[in-house]
Amino acid sequence: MKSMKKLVIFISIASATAFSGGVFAQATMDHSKMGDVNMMVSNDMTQGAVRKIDKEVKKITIKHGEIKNLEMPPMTMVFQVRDSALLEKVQAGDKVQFKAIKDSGALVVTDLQLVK
Ligand SMILES: [Cu+2]
Repeated sequence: MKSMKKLVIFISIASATAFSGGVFAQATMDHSKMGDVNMMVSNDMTQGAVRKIDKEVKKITIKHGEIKNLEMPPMTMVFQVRDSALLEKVQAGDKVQFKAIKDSGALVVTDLQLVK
């Protein structure tokens, strides 16, 4: 009887440990999953206006509206551009819509379209 009680205590400690470990793993997984969902599901483009283009360093300055997938309020800022070919389609002053993601700390434009 005595050892049975000990066993029960042992099991509840073990499962509590496993549970908190599980929660931690889940939280970590959800975080990375969230990034994927943002990249794949959010098809809505952000509105903006091109302020400056720097093809040599693949950078573009955009005055942008709210970027929902990045939870960013409207502002003017510099983005990196994944593919420099995107910069061939637009000029400073153009109205654009674009998609930006966070890629290892940098904000990168992955899609850019001229708005007529
Ligand atoms: Cu911004």
